[in-house]
This record gives sequence, structure tokens and C-alpha cells, in this order.
Amino acid sequence: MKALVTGGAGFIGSHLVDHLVSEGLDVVVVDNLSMGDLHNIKYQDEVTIYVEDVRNEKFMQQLLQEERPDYIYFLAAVASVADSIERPAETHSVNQTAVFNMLEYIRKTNLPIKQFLFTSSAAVYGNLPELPKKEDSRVDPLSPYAIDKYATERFVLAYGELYDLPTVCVRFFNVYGPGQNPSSPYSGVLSILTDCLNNKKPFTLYGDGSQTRDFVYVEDVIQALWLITKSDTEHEVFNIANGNEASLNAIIETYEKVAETSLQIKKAPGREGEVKRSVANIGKLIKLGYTTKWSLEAGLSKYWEGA
Ligand code: UD2
Repeated sequence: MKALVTGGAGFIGSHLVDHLVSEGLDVVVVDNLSMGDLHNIKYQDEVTIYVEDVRNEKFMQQLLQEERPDYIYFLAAVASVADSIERPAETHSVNQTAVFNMLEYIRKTNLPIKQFLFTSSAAVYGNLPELPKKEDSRVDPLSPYAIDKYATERFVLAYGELYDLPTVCVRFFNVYGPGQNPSSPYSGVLSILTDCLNNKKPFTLYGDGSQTRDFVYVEDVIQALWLITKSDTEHEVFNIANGNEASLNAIIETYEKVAETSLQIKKAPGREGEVKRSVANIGKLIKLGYTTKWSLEAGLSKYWEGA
């Protein structure tokens, strides 16, 4: 069996690649290294790597013809709400057009695949008051990023139904763990916090810290992705999260305890397009056999150990 992972040198992608290799799959990675790093992939020598942009349509088509993957995990994305507000056309070309083009090519050429998994985001739920978010909760995508993710989900699911393709979508909540790049202002807050605690840098807190998130350790995310693959599920959407809500203030406090050091905090206004509260219902995943192995405290301790 062969798997193609777009964005396979990125934070989540590289953990997935290592897992797929350990399960005995042949793995092909496409990554333009805009945020990713080949060093993130532990089993680099056992993986076929193409440093390319998923927007290179000709290249992607040739790749599919030559490699003929059974499983496709589409993780390549500009994973930032703020970036999509600054550069909506560019992020759209990655977050939607590249995925659409691949689906369309698979349809037109009848490429046989076992599963096409698209990675969407909790951003699709926006700021509606219903909590916890269920996969069939109302959506309210507020940013170009969230709109692209939601619209692409709809394409992926409709292509699945209309053209009998085995497609599935997942919505990542806030994923953290080793390998997350802290260097961009849009990096995950826990990678930035780790960097600040480690290097005694001041941390910029956007808003009053009462915003909540559902943080899930990357190993649990990989567990969920693999369960979805193994279950041969199709035409479904799954939340991938921990199922617990924590405020940013509470997270900072927990992390300071874990790291046994205190953080220097600079206050700044809240970010545009931000979600105020976020927490997932993970019942659908639990039905597939998912159990969260990492509480926030355990995940932070493990992350801090390796930092
Ligand atoms: C996450 C995803 C994003 C999208 C979104 C959906 C990450 C990295 N991003 O964005 O792709 O799916 O969820 O809602 O997982 N913060 C600070 N200081 C900092 C950085 C962040 O206060 O230096 C705050 C930020 O304003 C936010 C919270 O920390 O309230 C979490 O920020 P984030 O960028 O880690 O993730 P989020 O939820 O904005």
C-alpha cells in the first residue's frame, strides 16, 4: 500500500509520515518547505520526497500517474487565519484550488484510490454560540481561510457522493507537539509559548486570555487519522480534538507550572477574525475507537521535555 502526504514535511504531516512508515506503507511526500522542514521526518531515508508546490498542477498530475497512491492525505495548506486575511488570493490557491484540481484529476482519470482525506479546521464553526461543536453543528466561516476550508470540504464530500470517490474530511482543532515551527507570527500558540519560556522571551498575549481552545497533542491526532483510514470510512466529517475546553490564561498557568518558570507577558489587542470559544464533541471519533491518550498537562510535560 502506498500513501501520498501533501505537506508531509510540516508539523502534523511529518508525524503522520512517520506513523505510516511504521505501519509498513510506502510513503510519498510533497512539500514546498514553506513552513515544513525535511528534518521533521524521522524516517526520511524510507520516504520518497518531492520538494514541490501542490499548486503545480502538471507536476501533481504526473506524480499521481507515476506513484499511484492508495491513500491520499491532503495536509498542505497555509494554516493561518491571519495570513488568509492578509493574502486571500494566495491562500485560496493553496487551501482550495490545489485540492479541487487534484480531485478533478482523480475523477477525470478514474484513478483508483482507497481513501482521499482532506484536512479542514475548527475555523469553519466560527463564533456561533453552540458548544461543544459537533460535526453537524451550524457553521459560520468568518475568514478566507475558514471559507476555503469549508467550501473545499463540500467539494470533497460532493465529489465523493457524486462520482463515487472514497473521500473523508477531518476538522483539526488546536494541535500541538514537537516539530511545530514557532518562527512565524501565525505559528501555533503553544510553539510560541515554548520558545518564549525556553529562551526567556516576552510573550504577546492577544486579547484578555479568556478565549478558549481545545488543544490536542499531535500523537492523538495521528491516532485519529489512522483509525479513520483503517475504518474505510467515506463521505464523513470528523472533529479531531481532545474534547476539553481551556482558556489561554489557564494554559499559560499550566505551562508555567510544567516548565517551572514564569512568563513575561505583553498585552496586545485581540486578533481580527478570532474565535472566542472553541471545544469539540468527539463522539464520532470515539465510535471508531479513539481514546485521548494525552491530557493537556501530560502533553505539555512531554513537549517541554523535548524542547
Ligand atoms: C487555529 C489554527 C488555525 C485555524 C484556527 C481555527 C493553529 C496554529 N492554527 O488558530 O489554522 O485552524 O485554529 O479556529 O493551530 N495567541 C497569542 N499570542 C501568540 C499567538 C497566539 O495570544 O503569540 C492567541 C491567539 O490570539 C489565539 C490563541 O492564542 O486566541 C490560539 O492561537 P493559535 O494561533 O495557536 O491558534 P488559533 O486558534 O488562532
